[in-house]
Amino acid sequence: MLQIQGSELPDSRFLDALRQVKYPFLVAHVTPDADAIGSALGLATAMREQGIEAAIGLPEGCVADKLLFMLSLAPETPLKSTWTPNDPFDAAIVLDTAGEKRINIQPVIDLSGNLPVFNIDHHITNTDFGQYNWVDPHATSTCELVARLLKKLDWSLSPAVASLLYAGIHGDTAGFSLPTTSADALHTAGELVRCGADVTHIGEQLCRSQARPDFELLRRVYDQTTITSDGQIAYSYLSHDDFLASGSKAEAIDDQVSIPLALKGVRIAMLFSEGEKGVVRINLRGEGNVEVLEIAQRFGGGGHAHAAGVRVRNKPIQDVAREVVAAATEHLKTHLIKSVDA
Ligand SMILES: [Mn+2]
Repeated sequence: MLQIQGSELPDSRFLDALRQVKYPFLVAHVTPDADAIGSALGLATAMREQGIEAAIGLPEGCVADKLLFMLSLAPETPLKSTWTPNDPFDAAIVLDTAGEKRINIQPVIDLSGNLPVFNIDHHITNTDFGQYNWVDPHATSTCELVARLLKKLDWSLSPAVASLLYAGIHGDTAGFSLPTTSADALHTAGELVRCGADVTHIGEQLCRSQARPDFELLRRVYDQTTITSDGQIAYSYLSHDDFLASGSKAEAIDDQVSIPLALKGVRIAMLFSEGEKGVVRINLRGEGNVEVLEIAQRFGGGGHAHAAGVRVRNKPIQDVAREVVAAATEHLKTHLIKSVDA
C-alpha cells in the first residue's frame, strides 16, 4: 500500500462521484508525453484491477517510439483510437490536459454535461473544463496526483501501475531535477519503487534508448544551436527537411530542448521544430527562477512556469524563431529589472 504524503487531494464531491464510476473513458493530451500516457494508462489499469471497466483513448500512431514501452507495461488495458458519443461510457476522465482543445481524441469528448467529466491536472493554465476538477499546479506531474488519488482511495498498486506513474514523474521532472521536484514528489516516487516500479527499465527506456533516427535529429539540434551574445539565451531549430533527412518523426520531439538548456549560463532555451509540415512547434525552458510561460502565452501557447510550448501554423520557421527570440530577450530584460527591484 502506498504511504505517501500528498499536499492536496480532490474534494469529497469529486471523490464521491468518482467512486460511482463503472465504465470510464480516460484520455490525456495530444502528442502525449510520459506523464500523459503514465497517468491515463496508470489510472485506467489501477481501475481495471479494481474491477472497473476502464478504457483509454489513444489515436493510432500518436505515441512516440521511445514511449511505446509504456503501452507494453499494461497490455490488457483497452486502447480506443476514436470516441463515439454512442459508446456506453459513464464518465470521461481527462488527465494532464490544460484545456479542451488539447484533448487527444476525435471527435472531441462531449463536455456539455451529458457525461460527467473529471479533470485531473497540474497545468497552471488549466481551464477547469470538467464537472469535477482537481488541478494542483504545485505537483510535478499528473502521475504524482494519480498516486495520491490511489492512496486516498486505498487501492493497492501493481508493479505495472507503479512503473507507469513513476515514468510520468521521471519524465515531467527531467529525471527529478526540475524546480517542481518537491520532497513530497521524491517521497511518492520512493513509494512507487516500493510498490514495484522498475527504475532500471524506465531509466533505460527514457534516457538510454535513443533510436538511430532520433539520435540523428539530436546531432542537428547540437549543430544548429545559436547562443545570444550575452550567453543567456540558446536556441536551436529542426526544419521539416531535418526530419525527412534523419528519418525521425514529429512525435519524437520531447525534451531535445534540454540540449541548448544544458549550456552553462543559459537562462532561456528554445527549440523550434517543424515535424509536421506547416506547423512550427516551440519548446521553451527557463532555468533557475526564470519563467517562460508568459512568453509562450504571448504566442498562444501554454504549459508550466519553467516548461512551456507553442504551436504556430503557416509561418516560416525562421520568422517564428526571430519573433520568439526577440520576445525572450525582452522578457529576460524585464525579469532582470524585476529581480534587481526585489
Ligand atoms: Mn504533465
